[in-house]
Amino acid sequence: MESFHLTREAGGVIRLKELKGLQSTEECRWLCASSREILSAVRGLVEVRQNFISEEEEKALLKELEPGLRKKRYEFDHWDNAIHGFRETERLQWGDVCESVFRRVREVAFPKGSSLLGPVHVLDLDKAGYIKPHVDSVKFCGSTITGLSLLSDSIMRLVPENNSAEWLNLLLSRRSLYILRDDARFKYTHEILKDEESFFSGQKVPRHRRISVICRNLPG
Ligand SMILES: O=C(O)CCC(=O)C(=O)O
Repeated sequence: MESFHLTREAGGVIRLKELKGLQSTEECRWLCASSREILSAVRGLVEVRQNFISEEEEKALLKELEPGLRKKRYEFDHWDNAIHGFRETERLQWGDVCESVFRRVREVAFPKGSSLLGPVHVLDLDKAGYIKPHVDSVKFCGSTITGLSLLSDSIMRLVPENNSAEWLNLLLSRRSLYILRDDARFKYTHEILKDEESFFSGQKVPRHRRISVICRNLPG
C-alpha cells in the first residue's frame, strides 16, 4: 500500500504531499515528477541523501581538489559534448577525512560485493555550465552511479528514453549524495540543468559553480 499522496500543481506537476511515512516525507523534499506513474517506476531506484557530508568534510574534499582543478581551464567550446562549461579530473588517493566519506558512500550506494571503478571522477561545472541529457556508458559503468554535490544546489532531471514527455526532477542540495540504480541509470537520461532552467516545484534553485564527486561500479 502506498504511504503518500500526490497533488497536481501549476503546470501539471505531480508532487508528493501530505505524507505519512518518514521515507516519503523525506522524498517530498527532493523529488518532483510529471506523473504518478513515473514516480512508481523509479521508486527505490533514485535516492538523494541530504546533508550526507558535513561542512568540514566538504572543506576537506575541496582542499584536496581545488589545487589540481585550478590548473585547468573550463571547456566551453565543444558544442557536441554532453557537458558544457566544465573541467574534470580523477583521483585515486585521498586523505583520511575524504577516505572516510568514500567508505560511507560505498556502504550506502553500492550492492554488496560490487567492484568499483578505481578512480573517483570529479566534475567542476562553471556557473554557466550544464550537463546535457545522456546515459552513462554501459561498457564502462555498472548498475549504480552515485555523486556528492559540492558548492551549489542543482537540479538533476531524469527522462525515460522511451517517453520524452515524462520527467523527474531531483533537487541535489549542496553536500547531498544522489544515487541512481538499475533502470534509473540504464533507461533514463540524466542531466544537470543550466541556471536559467534550474527550478524545483516552481521555486528557483540558483546554480552556482558546482563540483560533483562521482563513484561508479564496474559492469557485472
Ligand atoms: O555532475 C553530476 O553529478 C552528474 C555527472 C554525470 O552526469 C555523469 O558523469 O554522467
